[in-house]
Amino acid sequence: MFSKAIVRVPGGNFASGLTTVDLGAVDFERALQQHKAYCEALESCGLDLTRLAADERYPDSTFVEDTAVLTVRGAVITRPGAASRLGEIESIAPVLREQYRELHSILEPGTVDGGDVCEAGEHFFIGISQRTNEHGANQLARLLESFGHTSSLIDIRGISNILHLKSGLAYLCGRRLVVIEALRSHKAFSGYELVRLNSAEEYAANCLSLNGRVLIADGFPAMKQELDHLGYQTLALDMSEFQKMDGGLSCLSLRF
Ligand code: CIR
Repeated sequence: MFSKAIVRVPGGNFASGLTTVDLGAVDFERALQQHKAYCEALESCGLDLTRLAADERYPDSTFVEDTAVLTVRGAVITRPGAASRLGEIESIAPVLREQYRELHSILEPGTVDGGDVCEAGEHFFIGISQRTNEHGANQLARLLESFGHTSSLIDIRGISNILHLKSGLAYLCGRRLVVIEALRSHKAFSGYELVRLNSAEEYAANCLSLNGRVLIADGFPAMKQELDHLGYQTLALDMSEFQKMDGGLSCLSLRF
């Protein structure tokens, strides 16, 4: 169960953040509305929100997920892999210090983006990507082990259409995962039930299972139908403006 989340409203320069996709210009007013609807959805799942003020020094800072890895037993402040995002951790650390007695950090030369870390109950999948390097992934694995968690490393550097591991992977509950085609045969997922994902709907892999409900991106009917069929109560949210900046549902919050 999750009881809290940290979010940060997008700043006016949100559109100058990093992106690898070409989906058109960001409509900032629409991004603000979508962020508001996202926050309301988290609250409707029972989460108490800490809302951080916009930070225009870092246009990508609304994607708070990348700055930390939170577990029931401890927290790790990451070291984001993009130079323009490294400073984002400075303002997250004091917020987490109020919530966690055990607070650790990824150290140089390690880099980790929280978007590469997928919690699946007691186990964690850690992606090695353009943002998370092997040093960082190994440091994180050791810290998680010290909290009593297990982990497996998944190298996604050869997969071209995802920025982070969680761009193509989500944990639902029990032994059930949503996984994009390019990751399905990875040995780390043997023993898991993999939910089918339509190849035209891979963006929808980044869904968010929260206290019995699943937030999904709007506009992906096959995914919605599959989750409805599996008995989940889904809540579809328009994510168009965040998708333009390579972001998804999980990126916009730190949940614990
Ligand atoms: C970036 O490139 O860092 C941002 N524009 C998007 C970050 C998305 N974060 C996530 O998937 N956890």
